[in-house]
Amino acid sequence: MTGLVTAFGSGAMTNSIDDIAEDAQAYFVIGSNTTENHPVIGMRLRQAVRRRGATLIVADPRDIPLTDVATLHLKQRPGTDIALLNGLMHVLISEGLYDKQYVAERTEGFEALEAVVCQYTPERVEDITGVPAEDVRKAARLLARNRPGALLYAMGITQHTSGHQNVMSCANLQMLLGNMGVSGGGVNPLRGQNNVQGACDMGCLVNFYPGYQKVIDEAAQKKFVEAWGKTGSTQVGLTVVEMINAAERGEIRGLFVLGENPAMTDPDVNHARHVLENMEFLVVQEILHSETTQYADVVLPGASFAEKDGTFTNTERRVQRVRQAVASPGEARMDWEILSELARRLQDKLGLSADAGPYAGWDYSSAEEIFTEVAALTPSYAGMDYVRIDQHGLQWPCPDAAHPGTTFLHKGTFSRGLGLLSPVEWLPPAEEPDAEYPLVLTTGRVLYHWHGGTMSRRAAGLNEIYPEPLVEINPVDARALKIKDGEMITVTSRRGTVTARAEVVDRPDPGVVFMTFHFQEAAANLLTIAALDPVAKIPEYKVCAVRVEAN
Ligand SMILES: Nc1nc2c(c(=O)[nH]1)N[C@H]1C(S)=C(S)[C@@H](COP(=O)(O)OP(=O)(O)OC[C@H]3O[C@@H](n4cnc5c(=O)[nH]c(N)nc54)[C@H](O)[C@@H]3O)O[C@H]1N2
Ligand SMILES: Nc1nc2c(c(=O)[nH]1)N[C@H]1C(S)=C(S)[C@@H](COP(=O)(O)OP(=O)(O)OC[C@H]3O[C@@H](n4cnc5c(=O)[nH]c(N)nc54)[C@H](O)[C@@H]3O)O[C@H]1N2
Ligand SMILES: [Mo]
Repeated sequence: MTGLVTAFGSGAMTNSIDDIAEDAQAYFVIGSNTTENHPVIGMRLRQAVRRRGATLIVADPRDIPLTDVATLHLKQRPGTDIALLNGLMHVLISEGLYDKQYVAERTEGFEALEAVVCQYTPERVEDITGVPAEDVRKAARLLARNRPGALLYAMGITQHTSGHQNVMSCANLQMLLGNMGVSGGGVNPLRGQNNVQGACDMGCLVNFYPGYQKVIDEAAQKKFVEAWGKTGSTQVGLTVVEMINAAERGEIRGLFVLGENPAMTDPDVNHARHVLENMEFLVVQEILHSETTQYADVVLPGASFAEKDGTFTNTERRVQRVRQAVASPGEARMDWEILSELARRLQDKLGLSADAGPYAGWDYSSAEEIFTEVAALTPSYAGMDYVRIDQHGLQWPCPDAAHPGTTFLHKGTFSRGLGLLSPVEWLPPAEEPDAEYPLVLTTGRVLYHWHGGTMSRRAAGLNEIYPEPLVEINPVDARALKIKDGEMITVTSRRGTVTARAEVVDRPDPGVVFMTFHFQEAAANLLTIAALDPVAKIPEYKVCAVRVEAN
C-alpha cells in the first residue's frame, strides 16, 4: 500500500540519511511527522537546524514537534498540497528564483508546467489552503536561497485521492530548485515499516517483479516465466481495497492475510469487516491475535522479527542482515518457511511441479538461497550477497560485485534521460465538509503506538504513557460545540461513529480534527472513506468529513 511509485520509477528515497543530515542547507518537510514516526531521522533534522542553522520549512495541517524548531510552518488545510506546491513554484518562476541552468540542461516540460503554475498566485493559494500569501512567498524565497535542499514526505502527501499527483508535484518543485541528483537534496519518501522497502523490492507490489521490473513488460515477463515457470505472474494484481471490493462482488472467495490487520487498518472498516466475515476461506498468518484473526478459518503462527534470519531493507535503500536473536515459541515458523511449504504442497496438488525453470521449485533451505535467486534476477540487487552486506549493508542500485552501492540517485542524469516536469492541477478531496458533516477529519499516528495496536497495546509501559484514544479539536470548534477538554465526545461520518475523549488544543486549526487509528475501542477507520488514488490505489486516509457532538 505504501509502495507508491513515483515519477522516478520506484517509491524510494532518492538520497540517504547521512547526506541529507549533513549536506542539506534547507529541509522541506511536507506531510511527515518526522520526530514521532521516524525518530532517528527526526533527531538528525533537529540537530541540523540547531547545530548548523539549517533552514526548516514544515508544511503540515497540524502543529507537530518539528514545528517548534521550524523556520516557517505552512499550516495548510488537509488535501490542499498541490495548490500549495504550485504556489511555491509560481513564486520561484515569477520572481526568477528557480535554477534556470538546471532546468535547461536536465529537464523538459518547463513551458507546460509554467502554464499551469502561473494560475496559482499566492493570493489564490491562500484561498484554497489557508496559508497566508506572504508565507508562500517567504517559503519559496527561503528554498531558493538555501540549496541544496532536501524534500521529505510521508503519508500526509500520499494518502489522498491525489496522492500520486502530490508526489509528482514534490518532484516538480525539487527539479525547479535544481535539488535532484545532488548530495543533500532529493525527493525522499520516508518509508513506514522496518522492511516495507524490502517487501516492495522483492516484488510484493501488484505491478512489479523484484526490483521494480514491470509485470507488463514483455522482456521481464519472459525472464520470470523462464526462471519461475508458469507460476511467474504476467498480470497486474489487485491492491488491498480492490481485493475487498472484488470479494464483495464474489470475484474473490478466499484470502490469505500475512502480517496485516485489515479489520483495523483498512479504510471504511465496517465495510471491510463485513467482507472479511463473509469470505468463504480466510487464512491469517500472524504473530499475535488481532481483530482480523477473529474472522480467520485458519491462523498460521509466524515468527517475529527477533526470531527471523534474512535481510531488511531500510528507508534509504540499504539492504541489511537480520539475525535470529531468540527462538520462536511453540509451532511458530519464519514467514518464508510457512509460505514455501504451502507453495510446495499447492504445486503438488495442482500438478505444477513438472513446470520447469531454474527457480521453479520451493525447496529453499535458507533465506540466503532466496536472496541469491532474487539477486540473480534483479539488476539493482545483482552485486549483493550475504558476505558483502554483512558489515554495513549495501544501498541499491548495486549492479555488480565491484559496485559500492548508491548513496543518491539521478546523479548527472535521470533514468529516463531528462527529468520530466509534469504540471498538476489541484483537485479537492473525495469528500468535503458540508452542513451535515462540517469538520474535516485527518488521521495519523503518535510516537507511543503502532498502527492497529496489536503489538504496542500489549506493552504495559506504552499503555501507561498513552492509554486511550484522543480526538484533537481546536478551542474555537470546541467552544461552539460546548465541548470541554477531557470530555467524551462522539465523532460521526457517513460510514460510522466512534466515542472518545476530546483533547482541546490548537494543534489543528478550526475546522480540522485529528485522530489516531491505534485504538480498537474508537477505531478511526470506522469513519474514514475508501476513496482511492486512481494510479497508486492508496486510500484517502487523510481527509473525510465528520460531525462532532458532546456526549
Ligand atoms: N510511532 C510510530 N511510528 C511509525 C508508525 C506508527 O504507527 N507509530 N507507522 C510507520 C508507518 S507504516 C508509516 S507509513 C509512517 C507514517 O509516518 P507519517 O506520514 O509521518 O505519519 P502520519 O501521522 O500518518 O502523518 C504524517 C503527517 O501528515 C499530516 N497531514 C494530515 N493531513 C495532511 C495533508 O492533507 N497534507 C499534508 N501535507 N500533511 C497532512 C499529519 O498532521 C501528520 O503530521 O510512520 C511509521 N512510523
Ligand atoms: N486511518 C488510517 N488508517 C491507516 C493509516 C493512516 O494513516 N490512517 N495508515 C496506513 C498505513 S501507511 C499502513 S502501513 C497500514 C498498516 O496496517 P497493518 O499492516 O494492517 O497494521 P499493523 O498493526 O502493523 O499490522 C501488522 C500485523 O502484523 C503482525 N506481525 C508483526 N510482525 C510479524 C511477522 O514477522 N510476521 C507476521 N506474519 N505477522 C507479523 C502484527 O501482530 C500485526 O497484527 O495502516 C494503514 N491504515
Ligand atoms: Mo505505512
